[in-house]
Amino acid sequence: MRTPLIAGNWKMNGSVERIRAFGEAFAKAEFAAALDIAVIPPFPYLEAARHAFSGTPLTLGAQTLNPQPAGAHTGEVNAAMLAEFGVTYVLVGHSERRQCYGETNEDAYQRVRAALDAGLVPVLCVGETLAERNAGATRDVVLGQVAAVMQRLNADQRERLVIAYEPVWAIGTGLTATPEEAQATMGEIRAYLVTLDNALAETLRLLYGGSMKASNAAELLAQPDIDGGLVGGASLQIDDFFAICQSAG
Ligand code: G2H
Repeated sequence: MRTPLIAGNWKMNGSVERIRAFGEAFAKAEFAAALDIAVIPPFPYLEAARHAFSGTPLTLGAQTLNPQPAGAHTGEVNAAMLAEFGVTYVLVGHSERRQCYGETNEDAYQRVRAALDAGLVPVLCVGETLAERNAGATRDVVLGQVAAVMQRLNADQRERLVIAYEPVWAIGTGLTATPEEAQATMGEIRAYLVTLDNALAETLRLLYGGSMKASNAAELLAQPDIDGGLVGGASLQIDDFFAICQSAG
């Protein structure tokens, strides 16, 4: 059985006050079943979050990393720094990074390697644009993004990944893939993993992302190949995020 993971990607939102409020709200949280929860705030809030989330079920994630070990990279943060701040998960290849900052599949691979080498869990984000979906290219695009990283990892490295399927047309738009649409593509990802290794396909967690909210989380999470959610907008409100976590746990 795969333990569900609900990860809240705050993007460029949040405050120290919101971090504290989440820590207090989740301090006594109990869920019916095993559940992993991560909050992924902007870098400056990691230290406050580490303290505020201590003793709660909340773990920490980061939104990106620079794959270089150190040096003259003004404005960048490396994997070792994230590990030092108690980060467990790090997003790699989010569509906003691919679209706004030109990150490629090669960049995603380099970031995944750096994250793994530092003991972090990379959450590799993949997904097709609306034009790609309309052109019937969803499977090729998504499996291409997955394979570009997975093919270059060894068995030990592969099993430490999480993959998030986020159809780009559903991100922050209020449009959600139907549970059937999400399952169709995520089933293709699972089938690709089977071609690499049966045990890997059984254990690797696949998250759905793209306008997941309290009202649609349960039916998405009920799909056989959806093992959790990467939640953006709805992860900023305690009640909404808590309700999504309850849907998973
Ligand atoms: C997709 C998601 C979180 P939202 O980017 O990564 O955001 O839930 O706002 O669509």
